[in-house]
Amino acid sequence: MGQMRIAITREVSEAIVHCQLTYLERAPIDVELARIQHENYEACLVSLGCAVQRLPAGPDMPDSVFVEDIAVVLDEVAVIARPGAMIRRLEIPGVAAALEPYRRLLRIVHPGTLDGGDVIRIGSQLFIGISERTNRSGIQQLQRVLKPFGYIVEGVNIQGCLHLKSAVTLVAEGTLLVNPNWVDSRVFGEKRIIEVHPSEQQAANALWIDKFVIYPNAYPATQERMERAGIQVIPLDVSEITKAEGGVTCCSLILNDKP
Ligand code: CIR
Repeated sequence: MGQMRIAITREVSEAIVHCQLTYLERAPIDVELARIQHENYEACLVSLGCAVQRLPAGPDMPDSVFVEDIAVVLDEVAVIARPGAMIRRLEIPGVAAALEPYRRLLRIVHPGTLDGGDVIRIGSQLFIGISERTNRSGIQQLQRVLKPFGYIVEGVNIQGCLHLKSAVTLVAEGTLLVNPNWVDSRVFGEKRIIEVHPSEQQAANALWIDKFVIYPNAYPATQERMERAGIQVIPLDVSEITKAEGGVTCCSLILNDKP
């Protein structure tokens, strides 16, 4: 059998209305609509060749849908994170069990905290947002456990947003979608930069898979900038997920079953 691409996702908890919020005001979330939008997101992953593995969630996990924060999955190994928001640590066992068949697991431990949403890999470089959720010890631990695999781990300052991936994501080989108010993209070296449209501050979180970018339909001006740069965007309505301060990268962990 050939290689298969797995997307681990997790059910929208009925408790999502009580999700963690840091920079956003609470707005009413329609749970049914959130679930429909999440199913559409999963269908989109399937259309791009992923086998979706959806984990169940309980009422004790308001932020369950944001699986990305719970692990950093690399070809060689998966590092189980230790979310900065204590309530989110309840999400760890389910995600770790789902990853176990595919990767050797390493872990971030006390006093380190790390959210997967703060981690961007560019080749063998890992950039980690120094954020509300990720501390120096978390970054140092990641550095230490990944050194044997040849990864270079570097902290990046961010301001005004929850995670590094709220401020910047990769949208094509060597191309970054950036909100310049939240991160200084020079730290990533020589890259092609697409800036979010100034009227769309939340617009830097995009999910790049092969030749496509899954992207919220709420940011048409930034979408146009990407399209002008030759990027094929698949717009999705993720309004309810956005109210929970999550983006499109947050809702999946994507990995090859046989790296
Ligand atoms: C939280 O505050 O933890 C969730 N409400 C949102 C997490 C979004 N995750 C991400 O950007 N990777």
